[in-house]
This record gives sequence, C-alpha cells and structure tokens, in this order.
Amino acid sequence: MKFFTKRADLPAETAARVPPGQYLTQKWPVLHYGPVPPFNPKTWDLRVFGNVENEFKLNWEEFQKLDQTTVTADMHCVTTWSRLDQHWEGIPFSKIIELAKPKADSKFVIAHSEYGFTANTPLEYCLRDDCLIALRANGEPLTAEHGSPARLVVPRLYAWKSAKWLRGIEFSDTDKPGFWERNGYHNTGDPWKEQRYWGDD
Ligand SMILES: Nc1nc2c(c(=O)[nH]1)N[C@H]1C(S)=C(S)[C@@H](COP(=O)(O)O)O[C@H]1N2
Ligand SMILES: [Mo]
Repeated sequence: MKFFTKRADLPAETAARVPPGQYLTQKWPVLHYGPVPPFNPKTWDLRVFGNVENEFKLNWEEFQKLDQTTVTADMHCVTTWSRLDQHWEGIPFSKIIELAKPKADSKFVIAHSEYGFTANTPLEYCLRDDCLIALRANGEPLTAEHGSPARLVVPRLYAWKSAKWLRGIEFSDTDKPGFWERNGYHNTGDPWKEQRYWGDD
C-alpha cells in the first residue's frame, strides 16, 4: 500500500476531508523540532496562567483525575500529510476554561511545552468541542514521540499548533507568536484556507 495518496486518487467523500495541497497518509508520522523530553510523573505539572480569574497548577496525579472526553478528528500537517479519524482521549479544553475563568478580553491561548516551545492559537479554536489536552491516541497512551504524557490537540488548525509535551496554558489579551509562527509559519494556520506560511492570506 502507498503511504501517501493524492486527493485525485481518493473516493470523493474521503477527498472532501483532505484540504487543498494535502496528501492522505495511513501511518502516523512523527514531527517536531528538537529532542524528545523525558517524563517524570513526580515533577510534572501543568500550569494555567495569564489573563484569567483563577491561575492554577495541577500535578500529574491531579491532572489525570479530571473528567475525560474522547474526540475523533482529522489531523493536517503543513508538510502536506493528513491523517483521518485520529482518536484522542483526554481533558476537554472546556475543563481548563471552566477552572481558569479567562477574563472577557482574553483572545489568545499560548501553549507552553518542554524546552521552551510555544504555539499561539486564537481562543475561538480552543472553545470548539474538538479541542482537548490528549493523554491517549488511537487507544494507547501517547508515545514519547507523539507528546507523552499530554499534548494539546487543535484539530481545526495545522498540527504545529497541537503542542506536544505540554506544560502550560497561558491566556492572553494580546497575541504572542510561538516557535513555528516566528519561524515562517502562518500566524493562524487554517488548513482549509491553506494558511501555511507568512504572507498566505
Ligand atoms: N513541543 C512541540 N510540539 C510540537 C512540535 C514541536 O516542534 N514541539 N511540532 C508540531 C508539528 S510541526 C506537528 S506537524 C505535530 C506533529 O505531531 P506528531 O509528531 O504527533 O505527528 O506536532 C506539533 N507539536
Ligand atoms: Mo508540522
């Protein structure tokens, strides 16, 4: 079987789910900049902070105990692969909103990951019910390469926004372009509008 399939070679209903310029992949590629960080459950925590009524920090034990949800969503990487029907399990982003109570003028979410990686996302995409902090993918705990123990998943934007090895969520009234956004990638990154690089509308 071929690993990458052009839209033109797909049945119409599958092709309709693959954004322009993307190829369907059956296997799940690993993509990131820099090394894979170790996970230590004794020292791991998630810090939620910024323009909110209630900043908080949860350790691994506390975080895992939050109510979980499942999401099935397609995944689109700007390097042109798309994977359909990824199955995610984890903490719905709405839980973070409920606990943190972002102030009314919060417009952006900045994900903070190990080694200083950040990714900015307009808050509206994180308010959709397909946004979550995933702990499991396709029936298994996240592997180290795919972001263990916890990663953000923002299915409606290119996958570089889905920060692996998540350690912090910041809410902000001003935008703060993240690692890829400062290095040539579009600030929003909607795959259906092909917002890949700086200068794409
Ligand atoms: N911490 C961190 N998360 C990251 C990245 C990164 O460089 N560092 N790269 C992003 C990119 S470019 C993509 S396409 C997806 C890929 O996720 P995957 O390796 O699970 O397929 O992770 C995103 N999350
Ligand atoms: Mo990517």
